[in-house]
Amino acid sequence: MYEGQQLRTVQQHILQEQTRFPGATGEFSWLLSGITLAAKMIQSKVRRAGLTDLLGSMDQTNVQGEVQQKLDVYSNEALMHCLSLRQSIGILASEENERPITVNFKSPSAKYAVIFDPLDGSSNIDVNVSVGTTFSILRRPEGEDSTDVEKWVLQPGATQVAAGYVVYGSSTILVYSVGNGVHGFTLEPGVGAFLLSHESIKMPSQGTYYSTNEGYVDQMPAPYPEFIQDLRQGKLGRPYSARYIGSMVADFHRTLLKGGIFLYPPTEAQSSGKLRLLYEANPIAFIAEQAGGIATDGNQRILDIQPTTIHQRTPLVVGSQVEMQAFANAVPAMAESVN
Ligand code: AHM
Ligand code: MG
Repeated sequence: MYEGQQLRTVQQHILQEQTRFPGATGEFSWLLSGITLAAKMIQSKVRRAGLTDLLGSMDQTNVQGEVQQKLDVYSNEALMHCLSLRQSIGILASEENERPITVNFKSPSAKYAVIFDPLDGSSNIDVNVSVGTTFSILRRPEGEDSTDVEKWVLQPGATQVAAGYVVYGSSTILVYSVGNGVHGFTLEPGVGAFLLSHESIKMPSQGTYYSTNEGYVDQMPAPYPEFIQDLRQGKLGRPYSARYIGSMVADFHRTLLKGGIFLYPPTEAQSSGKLRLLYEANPIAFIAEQAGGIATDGNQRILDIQPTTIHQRTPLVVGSQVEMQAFANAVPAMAESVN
């Protein structure tokens, strides 16, 4: 089946990337393997969504008597479990937990915080639409601050050591970066391994799609409605088509591969937008920039935002150079963050 092809698993790739860091001990690869293991566990449950209630109720009566877990709770537990076994992790923070969890916090070997949304877009599960996991990895803060749990996680996205996401779509794909380009790995279900399928992903400089919840257009502040209208009317050289899945990871993954622009603006109902800075916008912005794209909140580069709270929200506009430059021109205050 793979004759003549050189297969590379995500683990091999991570080990190879790690050789770029002098004195690397292998602990970072071990950390990332916790994420890939959890992703396999999550995808296996996601693939059985719809059946799990049926099978769960049988199990419930006949075997364990446990209440069937919702998939987002299961996904959170899978990541928490797989990552808490990694000695290099001091803090785990999740969309599903109000406060960060300390793991190996007091040990000097704890060097990283991992922040994640275990199952983004989970409302899409009921209708068989793609969902995803996002993750962001930060280094332990220097000096005395290392005893302050919040200091571990309230760092600007520009300090991320690595970030990525998994899309549970028609196949399961893991996309990650350690700051040296963006690489994608597709899960080969028969083997149970993520194999390199998209090496050195570059976002096209211009796409043909815009992606936003246009149902909110009357609630969006200027210049969003006008900018969207410009896209439709061909002001960027071509009339754009719309694509909106309502699952950020999947909407971004298309934007990464095909180019274009994804916007979740502020709205009347949500004046800071809906998406969360630390575990949704930051990893997406890190990947976008590593692939040659741009990400802003409408005022500044996403990766420059100094977070103040763990679950804070942010508007997110992310995409290709051409669309993002046009967006910056429509928002004069933004030009600086794009250029
Ligand atoms: P969630 O974290 O509760 O799943 O919400 C985040 C999701 C994103 O994946 C998606 O971009 C957005 O919600 C869609 O929101 P809306 O339905 O308002 O367009
Ligand atoms: Mg989410």
